[in-house]
Amino acid sequence: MTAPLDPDALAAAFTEAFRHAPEGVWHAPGRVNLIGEHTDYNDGFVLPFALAQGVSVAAAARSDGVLEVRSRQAPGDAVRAPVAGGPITAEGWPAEHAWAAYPAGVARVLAPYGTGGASLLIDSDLPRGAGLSSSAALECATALALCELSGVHVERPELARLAQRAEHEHVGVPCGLMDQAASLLCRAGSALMLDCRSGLSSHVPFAPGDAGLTLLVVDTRARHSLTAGDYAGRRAECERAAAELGVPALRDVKDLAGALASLRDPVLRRRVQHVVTENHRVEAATGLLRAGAVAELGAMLTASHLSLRDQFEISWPQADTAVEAAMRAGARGGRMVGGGFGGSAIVLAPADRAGDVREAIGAAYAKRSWEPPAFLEAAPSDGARRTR
Ligand code: GAF
Repeated sequence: MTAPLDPDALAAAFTEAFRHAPEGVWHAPGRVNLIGEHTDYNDGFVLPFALAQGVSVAAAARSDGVLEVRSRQAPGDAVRAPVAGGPITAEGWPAEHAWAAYPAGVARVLAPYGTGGASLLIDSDLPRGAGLSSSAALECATALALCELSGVHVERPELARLAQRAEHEHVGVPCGLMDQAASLLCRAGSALMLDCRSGLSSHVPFAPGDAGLTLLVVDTRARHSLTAGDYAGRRAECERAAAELGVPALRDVKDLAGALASLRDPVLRRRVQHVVTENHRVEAATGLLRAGAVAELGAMLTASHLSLRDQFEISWPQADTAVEAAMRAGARGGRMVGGGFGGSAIVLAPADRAGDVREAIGAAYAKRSWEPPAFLEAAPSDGARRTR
């Protein structure tokens, strides 16, 4: 069987679907966030790395100002949308075309920069709703393809902001910058320390294998959707807390005890507690990685998980169970990743305990009659690029 994202196979499928060859194939990865959850839209810090898995787009320019998208994961009719136009969210797209709002939104945001219409065939080996950022991968692969087809050059940090804007304006999700930045800026063997206020980033070496460790991604099988409302709700609470505290964003809270004492709403106190401490954990984790103390990262991961569970209140039973079972089986640490309410968890374990950890998580799931989890050994990989 051909690998799902073999660029030659995707180009051949494009030729069959559109009756002419594509001009190229572009790939953008999904991401795992090592640490720094729900800090990005609070102007804080994040530390993601890119996965080997992602979204590929075979593409050719069109002269009629239309974006025509087909997906190997959504066989059926092509979705067509003019690249010029207002917010897609206001256009009453049929629900079965929801996935196509991501590439169409990117085309609309980039059109003023000089990109035009295109035919796209999309393929993905990222599970959707698994919290591994398949949406941003789709946006970023599309953005690179459209820019290159039209000879438009946008620096990658700016392109990440534009892809984020497409998601805000055309999909209706008020996401932060992390996922798009990770997909476009990450490098193999490193995590990306990103300051989401300045947009400045640096590559921090992260090679768990060299330290005798495995970073396991656990697809908990509980699905999530950022459009479901809870994500936007958490963001709104953080903004309300910042306004009550009189700071531009929660990143600016320097005196946590003072801030907690001045907030009357216990829910806002919990949200602030998470965001402020999570920013410190990102900085500490970055320091540990730079010092080569990879195993020590485990305690940070678990502290992050407990904060997301108890203060930010976005973890879910399968993630809690996976982390607890992994720790009992000898993992160094673990936590839920992504927006929350479903998706994936990560576990950092000594390589020689990884089998025990998988077994322990599987057994804990079986005891509760949950659909078995899926595992992926994550290798920090390169960001978006042309593959053909
Ligand atoms: C989702 C969002 F898209 C990100 O911007 C980020 O807020 C994350 O949830 C939580 O850290 O992936």
